[in-house]
Amino acid sequence: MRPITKNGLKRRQKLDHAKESFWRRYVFSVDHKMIGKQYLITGLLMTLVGGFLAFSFRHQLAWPGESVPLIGPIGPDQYNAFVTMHGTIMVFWVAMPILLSGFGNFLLPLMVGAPDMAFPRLNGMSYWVFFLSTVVLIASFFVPGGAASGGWTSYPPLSAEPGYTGVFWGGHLWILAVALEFTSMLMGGINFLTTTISMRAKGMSFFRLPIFVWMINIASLLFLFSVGPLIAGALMLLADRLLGTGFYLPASGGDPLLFQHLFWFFGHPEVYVLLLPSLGILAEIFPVFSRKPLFGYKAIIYSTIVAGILSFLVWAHHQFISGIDPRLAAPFSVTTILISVPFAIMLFAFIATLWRGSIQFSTGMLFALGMIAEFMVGGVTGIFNGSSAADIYLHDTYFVVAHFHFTLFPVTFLGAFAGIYYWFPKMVGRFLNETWGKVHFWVTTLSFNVVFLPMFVMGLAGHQRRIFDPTLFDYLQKHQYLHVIATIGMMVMFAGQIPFVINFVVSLFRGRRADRNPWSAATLEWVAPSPPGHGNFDTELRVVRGPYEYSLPGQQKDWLGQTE
Ligand code: HEM
Ligand SMILES: [Cu+2]
Repeated sequence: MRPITKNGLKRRQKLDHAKESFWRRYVFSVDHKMIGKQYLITGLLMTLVGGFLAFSFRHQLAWPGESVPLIGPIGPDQYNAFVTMHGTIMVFWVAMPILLSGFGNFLLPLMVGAPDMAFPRLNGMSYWVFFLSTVVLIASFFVPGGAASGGWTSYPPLSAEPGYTGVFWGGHLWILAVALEFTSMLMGGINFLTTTISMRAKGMSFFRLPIFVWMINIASLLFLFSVGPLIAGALMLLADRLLGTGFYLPASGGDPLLFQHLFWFFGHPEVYVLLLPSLGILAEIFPVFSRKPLFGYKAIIYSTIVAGILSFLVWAHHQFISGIDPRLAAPFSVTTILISVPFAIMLFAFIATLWRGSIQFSTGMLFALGMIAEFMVGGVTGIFNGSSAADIYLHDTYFVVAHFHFTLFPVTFLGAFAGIYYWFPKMVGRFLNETWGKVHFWVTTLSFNVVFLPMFVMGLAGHQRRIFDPTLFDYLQKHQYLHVIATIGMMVMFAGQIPFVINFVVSLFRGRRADRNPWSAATLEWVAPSPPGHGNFDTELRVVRGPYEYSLPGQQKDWLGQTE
């Protein structure tokens, strides 16, 4: 397959235009913008599933044994399955498709000044393979034995021996679904990289690319480099389950630790695959709403590359008490704590961008600010987990659950909402309502803290995670009220999404109309019409400057677009 040329694309567009049916346009589309939207919508719909699972098991934690609305009381096996599927869905079917594939697909060609992705058909196939993976995953709830319940990390021997959990088909389907999802993401990654390398507009040198584009590419590379070992690991797991091999089963001479290494060699880079696109979204929003150039453009790029490399050297911080050689704990603690340095540099760069800017608190900006504020709590508590001495106590407690939700929730939802409020005018040519957007922001962010701050306290008090009924343990009784607070916080947070859903649907059809560049932003996507048509740009592009030229001295307006 060769990357498509400009002429080739024009020819294809003519053909497409002539006979473009409903199916071609909205369903089996090869247009990166439609594919981006498909990913975005699918990810948002999967949030309902992942969120409902969280609702069910949090209900159980606060009021054990009581009937959960819509599904009735849940039992211990179901609890395990729900926690497992919640984690799996939120990481692979919500965060990845929304942040990497959704925003990446919609924005990357526009930002580099390309008419489409390098491989549009591969791109369409990537979405439909993803869709298939979603169907397989959802189906796994309905097979005999129910869905996978060995945790989102799927550690053997629990996951390798179906007899231990009673989950037979659910486990196989889990592996199949994840494999399909990875295939889809790999196709997407190849497209991102090729498009960035070979389809940039005239004058768009690498150091004129918006940070978001850098982030999508680095994230794609991390995914490409890390996923191989896990695929090997998953195949061996499937063989243990189906063929009676014993890669992970001590009784047959295998070793369960092998899977942990393979999983986390992938797993830690994977969390950066989620984080980087979200940071990329912030890097686009901060300069626009503080009317200042992004501080430390190159420092951010180099820090990200350093963090990306380091992310391959930290994996065993998940295994401090798994029985690894104790001499390995110190080096992995060091690399883990070291990795906070590049992220601190990025954070300082963002704060320096805001410093003395003329800040406009649009909804997108509020979500972006909320994202770094909350993420900082997640990052700082990660240093506790990263120190092996502290982690021996903290491991597998609610402290860890609180820590990673303080990273992943802001990354996934606050970052995505920031991007949605900011780029919605480009995607559909209409604004989301800002007043309701602000209600959405405040309810979501404040209640998020009510859900997860109590978990730090519970964790420090020794409350383990993946506990079906905390009231069965005497030493946990005095913390039960914290479970109740967290669950009520979650209900408020979910209710807070109703204004968003209504706003989203109503604005699609009735929102205030947006012109090409409603926020006076400098990057290329704002040169295209809102929404962009076939081939994206209706003007010839010649990029002459970097992406963040705001408030330059001696200029009449306070910004210069990349082509001006
Ligand atoms: C919508 C709000 C959310 C709520 C109320 C929530 C709640 C929880 C709770 C209470 C647990 C621990 C359950 C236990 O150990 O028994 C958990 C586990 C987990 N959550 Fe969330 N969560 C939310 C969003 C997210 C997001 C956005 C992500 C990732 C992008 C995520 C990823 C995970 C993972 C990976 C686990 C671990 C699953 C396992 O132990 O196998 N969650 N969640
Ligand atoms: Cu890690």
